[in-house]
Formats: sequence, C-alpha cells, structure tokens
Amino acid sequence: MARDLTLFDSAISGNSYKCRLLLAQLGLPYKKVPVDILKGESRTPEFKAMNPFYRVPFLIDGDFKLGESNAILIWLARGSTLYPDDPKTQARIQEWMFFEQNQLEASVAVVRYVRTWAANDPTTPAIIEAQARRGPRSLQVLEDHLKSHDWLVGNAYSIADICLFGYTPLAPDAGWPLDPYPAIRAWIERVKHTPGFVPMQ
Ligand SMILES: N[C@@H](CCC(=O)N[C@@H](CS)C(=O)NCC(=O)O)C(=O)O
Repeated sequence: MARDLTLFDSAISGNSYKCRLLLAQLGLPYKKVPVDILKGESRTPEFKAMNPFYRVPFLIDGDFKLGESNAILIWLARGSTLYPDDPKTQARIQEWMFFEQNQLEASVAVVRYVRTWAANDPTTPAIIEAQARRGPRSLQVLEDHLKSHDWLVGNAYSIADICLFGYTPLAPDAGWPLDPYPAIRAWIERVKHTPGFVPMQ
C-alpha cells in the first residue's frame, strides 16, 4: 500500500525545506499543507492541538505524527543510502545534525528571521548581537571540515548534508556572506548536483 504522507510546510522555512529536499530525493510523493507562519497560522489552537511543538515542519505518516525537522529526516531516510545502517556512520550523521540545531540553525535561522521579517522590532538588535559570534564560528567549523571532505560524513551524500543545506546557503540573509568560505561554496554546488535535487523556492 502506498505511504500516506502529509507535510505541514512553510516556503520560507529552511527547516521545512530540508524535509522537502529529502522527500524529493527519496522519490516519496506527499501532500503539502502550507502554513503561513508570518500570519501566525502555526500558533492557532487547532494547529497546537495537532502539533504540540506548534512549528513547521510537521509530518503525518499514516497514523504517526512527528515534529522537528531532524527527527523527520531520520525517520524518512531510514533504510535508504542517505542514512546508512552502520551505527558509527549514523552517530556521525547525528553529530552534524545536533551541531546544526545548536549552532548553525540557532544563529543563521534566527538572525535571518529577525533581519528579514522583524527588522523594526525593538528586540532585534539584541538578538543579532547575541548571535554575532556563533554564526561565523559555525560557518568556520563547516568550512574547516569541507576543506578536506566532499561530504559531511564518509564519502557519500547523506541526510547530514541535507540538514546543513537547509540554512547554510541562507547565511548571507543573516548578514554573513559566504565569500570567505570557498569550501562551503564548492559543497553547495555539489549538493545542487545530487540526483533529485530541488531548490528551496
Ligand atoms: N527545531 C525546529 C525548529 C522549527 C522552527 O523554528 N520552525 C519555524 C520555521 S523555520 C516556525 O515554525 N516558526 C513559526 C512559529 O514559531 O510559530 C525544527 O528543526 O523543526
């Protein structure tokens, strides 16, 4: 029986894009439900009742519901070459995925959001200031690794690459251009040439 997948999604969300990219590369058909996060559609009582995390992305797979983009990536990629069975490879992939949420996404996604959609909010300068070091530092961690590796884990494209691809290309929107990071720019081009790649918008 065909898998019944629904993704609650926002076109402007890098976390949602990670899931769209994986679904496309796995060739999995799914129903996309757009959520206008700028209009507060992720904060309505109805949405919260379905999804206690009240954020996108959110996946419904048959009768199984799952939030958090990286949990969704792992769930969907299990059994595919994008998340190999080997436990140490999986641990390495997860290492990058935790780094992404704690360092890169935490800085790039947040600063991009406030610069783009909350520029006049009085709290915005303090938020930008709080992330001023973390953003470039996480880009440098990525750059240092990619100087000597084509992919984040082992010799193959995996959900670690998909995960980091969500926000790394958006770093310029957070005020951190990618000119000082040639290895990251080369990796971005490699990811764009993987089979089934789809752009964010
Ligand atoms: N850690 C979460 C972060 C999800 C998140 O921050 N989603 C944002 C869009 S990228 C959102 O739904 N914002 C709307 C809101 O907070 O109401 C994940 O990786 O899925």
